[in-house]
Amino acid sequence: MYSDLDDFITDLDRRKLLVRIAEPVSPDLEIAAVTDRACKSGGGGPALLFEKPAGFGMPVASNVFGSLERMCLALGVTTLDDLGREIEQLMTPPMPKGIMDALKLMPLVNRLSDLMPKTVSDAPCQEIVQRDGTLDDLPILTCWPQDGGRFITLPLVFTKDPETGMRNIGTYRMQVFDGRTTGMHWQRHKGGAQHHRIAERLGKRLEVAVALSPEPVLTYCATAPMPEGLDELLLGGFLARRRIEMVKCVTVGLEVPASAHIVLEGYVEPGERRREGPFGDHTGFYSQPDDYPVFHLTCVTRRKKPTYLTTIVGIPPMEDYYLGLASERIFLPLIRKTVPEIVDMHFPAEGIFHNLVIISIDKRYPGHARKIMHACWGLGQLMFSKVIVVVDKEVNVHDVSEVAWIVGTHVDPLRDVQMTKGPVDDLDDAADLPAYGGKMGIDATRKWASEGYTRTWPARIATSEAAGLKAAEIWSRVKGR
Ligand SMILES: Cc1cc2nc3c(=O)[nH]c(=O)nc-3n(C[C@H](O)[C@H](O)[C@H](O)COP(=O)(O)O)c2cc1C
Ligand SMILES: [Mn+2]
Repeated sequence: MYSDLDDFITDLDRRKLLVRIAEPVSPDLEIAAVTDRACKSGGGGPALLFEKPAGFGMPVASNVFGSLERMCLALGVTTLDDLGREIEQLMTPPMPKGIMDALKLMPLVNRLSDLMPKTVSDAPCQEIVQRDGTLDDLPILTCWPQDGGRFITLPLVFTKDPETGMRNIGTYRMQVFDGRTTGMHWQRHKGGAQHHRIAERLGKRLEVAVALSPEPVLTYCATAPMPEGLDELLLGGFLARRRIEMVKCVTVGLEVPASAHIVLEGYVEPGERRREGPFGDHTGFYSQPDDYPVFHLTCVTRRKKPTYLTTIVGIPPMEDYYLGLASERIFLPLIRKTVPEIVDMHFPAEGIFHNLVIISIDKRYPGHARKIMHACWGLGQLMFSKVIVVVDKEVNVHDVSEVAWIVGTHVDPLRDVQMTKGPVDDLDDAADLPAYGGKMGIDATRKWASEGYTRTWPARIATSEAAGLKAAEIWSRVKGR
């Protein structure tokens, strides 16, 4: 497992999964444009290291998680499904039948007991401490022409619940207003916003620490839809297979990952808001300007030779698709603990996570598909799901073309569509009101007599086993010629 970003970049380089760009490229639109080209070059494209961002001495890395292979490397697995299976096992350990069986469980138990982060006193992220530090020293990008300014796009935002002290980490973009202040774009449904809500109720300043370019596992963890109140660092420890090393901040009462390259310490005042945006977002459109809390910088700490890690969001597919894919695989076994009838689930890149969710189920009773829709609308960030398509378990949810075929053939729109209303993603611009709008569930399962379907459901076409074997044999010969 990579101990820090440098380690990851070196390994990607060795595996020829990274392209170094030695000529000067401007952080103003150009780095984003090159990254966009890379993301659209098939399979996610290579990771990029801009060695000389024009006007800055600090290299910029982008798209480092932007392929299935690099996402797996970052999480230390061969396939994301391996990870899913591991978590499944963890959630359902076999009942030991004797002492030998119990011993076999020990590695699992060890892995769980070692999750807690640990505090260190000497950290690379504090090699240099700049109490008068400024954001102007960092190669923060302007991504798209109509953006309201420069945005930090891949920050790990650390806060603590002012009442309970529980930690949260989330990736929330930060628009640079000037060298010492930024916007803090935590949306109302997110962990950071909840801590801020409590701080405002108490009339207190909320301390915030922002880690940039940390060890790769943590960049993923900050984007993961962890249930509220569960520390993202536990997931980090599990994925890293070791305890995450944290260090106390210099000017605020928070800890940050020792491995980070750059840390921004500061606070958000109660009641303060400032216009943020527009921003070319992962919807593929510019999100509208809106009022958000303001982050005030109190101190910059950093390594002597930092790299600025960033990501570009825009018209899909982009790097965030692969971060989301990791969550899809990691959280499926956890979701199945509550909704075990779910067989598989997929968020196609075009659906930007919440716009289109495809779920296959082991259908057991009438109305089952609708139960699944409602469960999702009530479950964590799945509440944002705008269109949920439910199919029977033999349909491959990862094959969007198969799903489209099944929806077309299995659905009677008057009968099978479930409309409802509820909270929607802050980035949904189709809804009449911000964060509140419509949702649609499509029941594309085979309908049963007990659901009122009394005709005969047609059988899916497939040849006989014998003819199939013969065909395979003939085809392999024909193809071999
Ligand atoms: C590149 C990227 C940028 C993101 N930007 C934001 C953002 O600006 N605001 C936000 O609320 N969520 C943003 N997210 C999504 C959150 O990181 C995600 O919902 C996460 O689970 C939130 O964690 P939390 O539940 O601890 O708040 C972004 C995700 C990615 C991958
Ligand atoms: Mn959280």
